[in-house]
Amino acid sequence: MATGKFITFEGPEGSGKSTHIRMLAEYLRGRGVDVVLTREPGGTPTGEAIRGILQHDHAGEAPVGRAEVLLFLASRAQHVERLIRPALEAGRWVLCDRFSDSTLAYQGFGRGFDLAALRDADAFATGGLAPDLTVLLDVPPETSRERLRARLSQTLGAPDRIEREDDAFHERLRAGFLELAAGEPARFVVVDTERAREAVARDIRRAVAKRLLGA
Ligand code: Z5A
Repeated sequence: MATGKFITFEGPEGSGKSTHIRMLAEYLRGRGVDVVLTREPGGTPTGEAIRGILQHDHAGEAPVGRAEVLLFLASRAQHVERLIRPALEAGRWVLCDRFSDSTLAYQGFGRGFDLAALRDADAFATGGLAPDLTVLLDVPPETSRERLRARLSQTLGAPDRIEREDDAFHERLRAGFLELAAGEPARFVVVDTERAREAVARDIRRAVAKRLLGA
């Protein structure tokens, strides 16, 4: 049986990953593709529990940097084995909000952990599974901040630990994502998101159609 396709969405906070995953899923379903939407950290009950640990301090104690890396990878290992591989083997397409590139961008370029060590640890967590296509939604930190501020004012929410990082962290993060994309042009498509949602969605549909649907 044909295996499904694995598409990941990456980018800074507020770049529109959730929005565009939903829009792409609708397009693919319209073409008869069986689609699964999922996210990291999370995607399984264990992964969602880890997400809770990662997002907030517990009794005033945040996970230290190395613990943070291992928690993201623990969520990923569970996710790959319990949800992503079985879905792909059943011929379904998996659209995932963040995956390995987020670890390299946030914990590597952002927090300064060694990229080669992170790649090795990530390969252990994924068992070598890599996306067929990664959509990098590029957004400057100022725009990302504005979108998050607007969302928080609507939801009365509070920024999480990573959202509270300083401007230099967010600049390194964006540059890191772009460097990862430049290193693997066959896997990545980079989309400028400082445009109307529909223009962004059209570029994503075109890339998917050309690279994965042979259209
Ligand atoms: N993390 C990590 O450090 N290491 C790892 O290995 C992994 C993750 C896997 C997960 O956060 C956090 O974990 C994340 C990285 C870290 N850090 N933080 N903070 P999350 O899953 O809670 O959130 P997120 O991934 O950062 O996504 P988000 O904030 O929910 O944003 P988004 O999904 O990219 O965007 P959105 O919700 O679709 O859009 C944001 C707003 O902008 C919304 O109001 C939209 O209507 C609006 N929007 C979207 N597109 C447009 C355009 N084109 N124009 C105008 N407005 C727009």
